[in-house]
Amino acid sequence: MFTRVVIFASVVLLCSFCSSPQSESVEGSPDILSKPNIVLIYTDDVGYGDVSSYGATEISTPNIDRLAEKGIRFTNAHTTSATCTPSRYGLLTGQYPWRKDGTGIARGDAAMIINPDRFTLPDALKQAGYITAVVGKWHLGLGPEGGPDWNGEITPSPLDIGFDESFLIPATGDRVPTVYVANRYVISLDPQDSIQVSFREPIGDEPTGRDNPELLKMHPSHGHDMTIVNGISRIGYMTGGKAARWVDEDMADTITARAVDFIERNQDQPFFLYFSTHDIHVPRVPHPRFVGKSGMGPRGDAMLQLDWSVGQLLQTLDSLQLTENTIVVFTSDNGPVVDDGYHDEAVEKLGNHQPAGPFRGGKYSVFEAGTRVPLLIQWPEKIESGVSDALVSQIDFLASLAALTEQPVPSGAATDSQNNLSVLLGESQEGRAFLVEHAASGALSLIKGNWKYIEPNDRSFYNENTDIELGNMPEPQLYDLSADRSEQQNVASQHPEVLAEMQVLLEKIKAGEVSGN
Ligand code: NG6
Ligand code: CA
Repeated sequence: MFTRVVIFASVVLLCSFCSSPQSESVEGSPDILSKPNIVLIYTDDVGYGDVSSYGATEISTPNIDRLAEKGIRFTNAHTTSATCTPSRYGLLTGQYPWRKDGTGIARGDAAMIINPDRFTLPDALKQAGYITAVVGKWHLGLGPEGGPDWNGEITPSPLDIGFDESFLIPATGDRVPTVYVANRYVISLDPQDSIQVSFREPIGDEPTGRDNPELLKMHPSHGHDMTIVNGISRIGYMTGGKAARWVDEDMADTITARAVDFIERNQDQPFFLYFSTHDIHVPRVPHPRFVGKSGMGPRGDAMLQLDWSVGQLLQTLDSLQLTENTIVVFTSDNGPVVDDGYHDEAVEKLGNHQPAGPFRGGKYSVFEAGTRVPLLIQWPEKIESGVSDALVSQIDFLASLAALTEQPVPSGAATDSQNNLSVLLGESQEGRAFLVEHAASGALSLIKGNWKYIEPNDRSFYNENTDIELGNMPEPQLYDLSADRSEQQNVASQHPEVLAEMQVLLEKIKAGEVSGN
């Protein structure tokens, strides 16, 4: 047993750690050895219909499906938001992202969005004695106001919000800088070749997709026409850091190897791994061994690569005999998109595949496909396999995992997060009474029972670049998801009393008068 003082920016919190696996259990808390490891696989832009255990017939994801066979397959699970940054903010803080300014899709040089004095999911688990790591896509900003110093120490970083280790794609695969950050530094950086990044005007003299399309191996369909790295033009301008630049084809191998290494190094103590894949976000540039294997072009091939990554993690747990007492969660940050800015044959080769399954819309959308995602939870020691139709949200992971590990959530923290552990473990089918969904337009919707209410707003209904129905409408929308899960019939005028009730409830949640529960 030891005590360590953790300094979070201006606030000093005294946390008592009982983290050594050899330590005695403290009175009233379970022995640390009985605490399950937690591997949270957070995928990017994987839709409800992209996984074969969720009904995909044109693609096979056998490793992901193993989780469905052994664990619980949730059919009514949600991210908070229909894009990445806000979903991740909600996941890690237990606070709805729309309550905080600056949680929209983050630029590649955005400052750290989660304030280090905010209580987070990794804080809870670290406090419980877990060793914690994030490996993969971050997209929650890094560094102080004004953005990070890519050539020096990067602070604040995930290490300041509860992670012991990090290995990051700082933003997205399609945004500069195209380098990895390990803990507080860009890796493999030649100090003679410093990195500069700009999202406003061109910087340096490197070719761009706009001016030098002849240099591209993958062409943009919309946006993505700035600095070319590895034959792919990105969002944003970058110069320098040549030796540090990633090779997209190797990205899944690189981050999977880091994740496996973390598990191996920490096999003797409880660990929390937040494995945040780049797959299947754009640019979809899988390793050559997956190219052509799905018959669906790079989007399908990236899905096979993702399935391989999941398989590597599961195999590592098996070989270390950790599977029984490890919770593995598989889910996605938002719904699917086919053309997200590159001509990568995703549209042409989609065939009969339905990335959104039976739901309407997609990534960015206020319709169900925006936030209804696959969620699989496996814990062989405790969980019986099955299917759960309970209404669940990733916003509840914080309070639920804090409860599992018997950690108090400080008052005022994670106010939207509800302890739904019994539902997530399949012991109860009584999910959330209601939850709020958040679209890229900022529009909110509310699900309560079978009803879904979408706030009126004047943003576009349809986006032609992505070919996605965003679902924004100037009039209120009300759907009965039990009869009409693909949101075809707006029944607002037939059920004015339900509509009014939903509107009042959403306003109360927004005002914080009713907790997110
Ligand atoms: C959009 C990008 C899209 C993707 C998205 C973020 C354009 C035209 N589109 O602005 O390609 O990067 O941001 O995706 O630039 S997310 O999954 O990280 O939220
Ligand atoms: Ca995403």
